[in-house]
Amino acid sequence: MKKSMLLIAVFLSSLNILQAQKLDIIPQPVKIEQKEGTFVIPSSVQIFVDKKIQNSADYIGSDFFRNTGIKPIVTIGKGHKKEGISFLVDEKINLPNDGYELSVTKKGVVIKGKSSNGVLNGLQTLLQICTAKEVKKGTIPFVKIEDYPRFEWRGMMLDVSRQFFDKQTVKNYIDWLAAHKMNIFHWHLTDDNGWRAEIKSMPDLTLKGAWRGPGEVLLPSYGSGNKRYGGYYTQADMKEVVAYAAARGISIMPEIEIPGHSRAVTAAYPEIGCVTTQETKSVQGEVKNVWCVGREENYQILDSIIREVSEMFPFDYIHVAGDEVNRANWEHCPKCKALMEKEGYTDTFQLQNYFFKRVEKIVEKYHKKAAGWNEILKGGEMSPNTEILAWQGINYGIESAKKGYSTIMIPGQYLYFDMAQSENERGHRWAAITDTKRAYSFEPIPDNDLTPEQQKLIRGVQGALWSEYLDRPTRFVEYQSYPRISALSEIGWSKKEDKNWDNFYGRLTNSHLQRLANMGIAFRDFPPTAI
Ligand code: TNX
Repeated sequence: MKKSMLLIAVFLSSLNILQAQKLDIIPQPVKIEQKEGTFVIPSSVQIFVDKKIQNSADYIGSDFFRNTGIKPIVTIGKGHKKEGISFLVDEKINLPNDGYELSVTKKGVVIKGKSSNGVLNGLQTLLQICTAKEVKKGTIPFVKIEDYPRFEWRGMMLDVSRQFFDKQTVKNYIDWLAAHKMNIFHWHLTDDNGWRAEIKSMPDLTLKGAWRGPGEVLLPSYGSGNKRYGGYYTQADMKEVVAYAAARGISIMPEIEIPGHSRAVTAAYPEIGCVTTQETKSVQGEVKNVWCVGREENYQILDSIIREVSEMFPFDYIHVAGDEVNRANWEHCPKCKALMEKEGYTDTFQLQNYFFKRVEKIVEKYHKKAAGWNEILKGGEMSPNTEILAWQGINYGIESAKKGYSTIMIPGQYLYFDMAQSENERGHRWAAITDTKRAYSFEPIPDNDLTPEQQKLIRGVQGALWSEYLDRPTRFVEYQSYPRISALSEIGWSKKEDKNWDNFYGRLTNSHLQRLANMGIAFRDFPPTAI
């Protein structure tokens, strides 16, 4: 090639780079190839949704409209040979689960997902492209994207016990998770301060256990003042939320807190707790908040609760907690002591393990698997199917993987979004002050002596939002959640080598915060708007 031609070629390609609009996608996709040109979205654009994901067709159409302002005509069926935007499930594409291919050409957009969730992940990328700051409204730049998640479990937990959040708030929360390609919503439905899930065979769990304050058995707590405070979801509500989430590619893992954090249970049914010779307190200062492990009838009660929960939630797992159990309570309970003696146990962790072994059997009877907080590994082995959520720190997750359990990293020190984001802001402080940058820095598979097989057991990553301090207007939930969940989504999805704070921060501030605002999220800004 002549030198002058070479110069022209170099000049043209640099021009190309300059012309490539920033797409600012969060989480960062695996492979993006931008090309010259744009597809102009017609005012009555056709959207074709594969029959295999027809349950999501309404959602796809309305989310497209919300993001682009263009009302599409949605048809069920394959349309990839026609002009428009088509969403296809293609099990044969050579990508990991939940992966997708997206290509924009002059004919429009084709999104092919390995599964329905893959297609929905592609939808989110498309919507983010349409709402990138540098992309002209109503156009989609030519691009080819190949993308798939690093981890199969990308979750977020919301505590609806300490404060109650209504069905609509939960649906909004799920929408925002879907926008970040998260796939699991962990619904913390019960705790000391309120039982929020209707159980038909145990009606007082919600008639009494969902309310606190004057005239109620539960005392006021966590900012509910001297008013009667509470609420719960009916079974119809929960099924509705499950279907809503499913259409968005999100599975819901319900959590039923046992055997600790159960003050709401014993307020409704005192007989479930221990009859003790001495009152002891839980870490959070609660009394009478533990299920009696020595009371045989309790296992029948658990059977009916777990049966009803398993009927409402199709997800494989039921989370049965096991954190911060006030085991001292069992030491002062004659029935528990008798059980300990009978089984020949020397410490109360063994009693806790006895309890969970029985709970696991019940969970399995209803064709589910158990998930629990890392403390359930104390006192004995659990079934190899049990999923461990390591909250007390990364070492607990490493230990869990070393013992051979499938493990989710949810370290309080990085991914508890109830933690304050700076010295001057509201929130817990016990684990760390965690701003978005610190949250982003979390690496779920650290360099350590885990074997490749053990590393594979680290199945995913999760954040948690406990709600003790969320007693301000609901929007406080949003301030604590975003943009930290945006950071979490990238930890769960993007390749380790693509994680880069400066680059993430650029995409976030250039386009993504505006997207959050458009979704109506009252997120925490940079610098903080502080509360
Ligand atoms: C610990 S994390 C708890 C929760 C609290 C949270 C506050 C866990 C499994 N238990 O009950 O709400 O700290 O940060």
